[in-house]
Order: sequence, then C-alpha cells, then structure tokens
Amino acid sequence: MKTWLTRLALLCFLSGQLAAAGKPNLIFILSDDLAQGDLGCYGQKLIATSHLDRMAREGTRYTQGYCGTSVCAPSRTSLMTGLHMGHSPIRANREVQPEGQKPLPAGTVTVAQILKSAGYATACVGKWGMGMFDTTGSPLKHGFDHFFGYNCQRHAHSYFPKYLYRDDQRFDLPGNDGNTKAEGKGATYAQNLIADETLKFVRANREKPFFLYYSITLPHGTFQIDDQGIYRDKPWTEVQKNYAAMVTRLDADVGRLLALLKELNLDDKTLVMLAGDNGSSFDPQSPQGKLFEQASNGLRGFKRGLYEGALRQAALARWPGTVPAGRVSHEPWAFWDFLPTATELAGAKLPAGFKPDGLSLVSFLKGGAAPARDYFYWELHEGASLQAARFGDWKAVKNGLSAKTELYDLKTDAGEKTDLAATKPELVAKAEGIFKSARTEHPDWPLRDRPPGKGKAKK
Ligand SMILES: [Ca+2]
Repeated sequence: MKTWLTRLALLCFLSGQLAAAGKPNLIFILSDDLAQGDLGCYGQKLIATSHLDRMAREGTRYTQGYCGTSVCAPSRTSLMTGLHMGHSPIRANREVQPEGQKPLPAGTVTVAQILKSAGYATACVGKWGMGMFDTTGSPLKHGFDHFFGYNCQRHAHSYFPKYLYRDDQRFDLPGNDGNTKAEGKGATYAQNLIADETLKFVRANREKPFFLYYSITLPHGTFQIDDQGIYRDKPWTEVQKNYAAMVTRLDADVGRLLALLKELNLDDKTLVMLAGDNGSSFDPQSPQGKLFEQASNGLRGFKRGLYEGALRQAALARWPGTVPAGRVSHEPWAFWDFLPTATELAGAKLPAGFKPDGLSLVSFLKGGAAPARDYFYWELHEGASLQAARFGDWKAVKNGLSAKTELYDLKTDAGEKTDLAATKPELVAKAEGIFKSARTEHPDWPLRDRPPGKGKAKK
C-alpha cells in the first residue's frame, strides 16, 4: 500500500513537473519612450541596435503594434490589465507626493497575478509607476513575487538615483547625486544594476516557468548616460549623443539577456516580446527629432497625442521554433492583448467574472492572422481629454470634448494628413458611437476640454 502511495505521489510530482515544463517562459521588455524608428530594423541609420535588429530577424517585427495610450502609467496599466482606456482604472499620469503615481485599485486583475496563480515565478524589474508599496497599487500586491528598481516615474528621471528598491525595501546608492537634470552624475548608473537583476532572476528561475516584466527606463529623458561610447566624437549635441547611447545601451542589455537564454538552453522555451510604451518623445521639429529623422517613421504626432506616431510601437516577438523568423507583420494589435495571450500560453484561466478587452494573439504570434475585432479604442487625459478609435483601416481622432471628430484612411494615408470627416458622415457617426460605447464613465477621468492655460495643443 505504502509503495503504491509513494508511486502515486511520485507520479503526481512528475506530472506537475511535466505540466510546468510545458509552459513557456514569458519576458515582456517594455522600453520607456523607445520609438519605432529608433531601431535599425525600422529604418534608423544613426543609432546602432544590432541585438534588436537580430531579434527582429530571428522573430517577427510588427509595424502596427499599438500601445495602451501615449504616456507611461496608463499605457502600462493597459499592458498589465488587458483593458483598453475606455475601461482602464488609470487613464493619465497622476502624480502622488512625495513619491509615486495614482495606484491601481485593490482587486484589479493583472497578468502577473494570473501567471503567478498558474505557477509562474514573477518579477518586475525596472520601473513600476502604478502605485507605491504602501498603497493598493504596489507591484507586490498585483502578482509580482519580486520587484527591483524605481517605483515612481519622477524618481526614474534620474539615472544616477540616490536609492532604488529591492522588493519594497529601499537601498542607497552612495555617490549618486539623484539630479534629474541633464548634468546628473554619480558612481552607479542604475540601468547597470537593473540589467544585472534581470539576468539574476532568469538564472535563479531557469528550472520553472517564469514571467519577467522588464520595464527598462531607457531611453526616457532625462538623457543621462555613463558612457557615450561610439557617439562620443559625433558632431552632435550632448543630448543627441546621450540619447543615441541610451538606445544602444538598451540594445546591448537586451542582447545580454538573449545570450543568457541561449546559454541556459531556454531559447525555445521562452517568448520574448519587446515594445515601447508610447511613440517617440520627440517633436519632429526638435533637434533630436530632426537628427534622428526616422524616429516617428513618417507617422504624424508623438507622445501625448493619439495620432499614429504616438501609438504605434517598436514591437518585436522572438521565440525560436514557434514565432516565425524574419516575418514582418502589418496587422494591428494592442497592449491589452497581452493579458489574454499570456493566459492562453500559460494554460491559465481568467478569474471568474473578468472579461479583458484584448484578444489572445497566440495564433497570430505563431504565424497566423491577427484576431478580428470591431475596433481599437484609446483615450488620454493630460490636458484635454483625447479620444481615438480604429475600425478596419479607418482611424478617428477627437482632440477634446468639443473638438470635431477627424477621420483618416490609414490604408492610403498612414501619415493622417487628409481629414475625410466632411465627406464620410456615416463613418464619423460610427466613430462617435464607439467614442460613447467603448468607455465607462469614471469619476477621475471625465471627458473635458483643455483647462485654460494648461496642457499643450496636439500636433
Ligand atoms: Ca513613456
């Protein structure tokens, strides 16, 4: 009897191991403000990104991967929650003093929580921005076993911060000035610790399925770097040199992570996705925008707007043997698809009563067509409330409560130059129907016009 029980226990243990062994590791690398056109594989000529270009060749590159919206906190909330901005609990950056952002509410379903419940080891390394540790928004209360880096977005403006966090414990970085101006300097460039921590996490969890949310802060301003490297002698401004060096450092650190996956023989068990959290931070007319002219990739607009240049991401996926190599896809998808995708890959179940806005991309990632859907929806409340929707190839943008709805045909006009609203009243009516039905009212995010003297007009 005892022998049988022992055998049964062993069988259960082995089948558990097998079930876990069948689950892929998931790494989502989210860069802060990396623009599509910053990368060589999207056409950039001046900034070296050899590792990401290789990642694109070894996997799939997406030209119409959309962020949640075009600033940090709400875009990340969409990635974590599977919700678009019509349902997101966070729909703008809202600062909390002395440190942190408006927290995710208690009870918010997150992708990390779902993966943790499916047996994944989970970590967020880099920047959080959705609530301090003593609030309902702590990453440690939303499915992450481990946190390392900056909690607060403002804190992350210094690359030589006076301290960082390991889980919820603050530790000092002696010799750093914490200055968030360009001249900031110090003994420890925070990204070096953050990159090392990602490698440590992967090594420590190589034997079990893991989810690493690598929320890398580069190349967001303030533009600080410890070494300008190959750009030192370029005839550029210091900001331009620093920006290029930050993108190249991001590239090198992703390269180190990919090399580790290979070394640990995890390549074919690991889906690595990479995206920027919003479009280019540069006005095309700024010195950076002009020099790195590919940054907006011919698209209109940039960060804090809802035109395509603000929403389309540098977006790559790599999983040798599963995600086709060398594929370039022009089909649209969005951040709110990640939660259902990860749920399916992990063989997990959505919590009862929870319905994400996103759709699983598993078949699409493997080379199939993108899932069909009625529309994509975005909003943003920095100044005036902006709304945008895409249905088929039609894109509608409304830059404020009283603004007229603009309409563009992305098939022939990806640069959103010709407003067709006057000639297509039926499509404008359809867009305005989406603007109403796609969103739930939320006391923190009423639709409004630009408060007098506040915010910038969108270009
Ligand atoms: Ca950002």
